Amino acid sequence: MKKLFLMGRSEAGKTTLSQVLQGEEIHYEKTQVTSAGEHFIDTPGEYAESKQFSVGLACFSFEADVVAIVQAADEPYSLFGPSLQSCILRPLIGIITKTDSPYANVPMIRQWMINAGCERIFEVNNLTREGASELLEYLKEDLPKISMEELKRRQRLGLSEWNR
Ligand SMILES: Nc1nc2c(ncn2[C@@H]2O[C@H](COP(=O)(O)OP(=O)(O)O)[C@@H](O)[C@H]2O)c(=O)[nH]1
Ligand SMILES: [Mg+2]
Repeated sequence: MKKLFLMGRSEAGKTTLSQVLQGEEIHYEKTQVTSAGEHFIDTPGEYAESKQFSVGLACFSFEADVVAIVQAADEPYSLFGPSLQSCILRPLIGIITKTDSPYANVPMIRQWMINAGCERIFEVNNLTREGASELLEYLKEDLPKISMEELKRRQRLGLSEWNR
């Protein structure tokens, strides 16, 4: 199973999503520090919201197999700029939460995620758990293992390590 790194603003639904993906009951818990479990790394929203703390995101992302931007469907602006993927050495995916919000604008969030370079985008309603199974299906597959020689060959060609 791929280890998932969750980053996004406070209240985006990261902690609830990690509870949903682990089959737990949903309970509110303020994320005070980065919490690294076996399959998930949950981060405080403040890390994504501040230039100083965002360094913490960069450090912890190296512990994961895949990095996810988590954005609620009703967020008014994006914290993540275009081409974000180019400075992350992991596959980047987007997860849109709160698709049930009356203010949801899923196409706009999708466009931000495409601009950031997300290779996959998932939509999840944490309250009904709708969409969680597609994400779990994606996470179930391990990333392909490659040799050091293959890694160097890909780096010379400017290819990513994980794409076949
Ligand atoms: N309506 C709705 N509320 C959600 C959803 N996901 C999370 N929430 C609520 O949003 C609030 C913040 O969620 P939380 O997971 O703590 O956000 P975090 O700061 O990103 O970890 C909580 O009150 C959750 O119950 C969702 O998909 N739909
Ligand atoms: Mg949290």
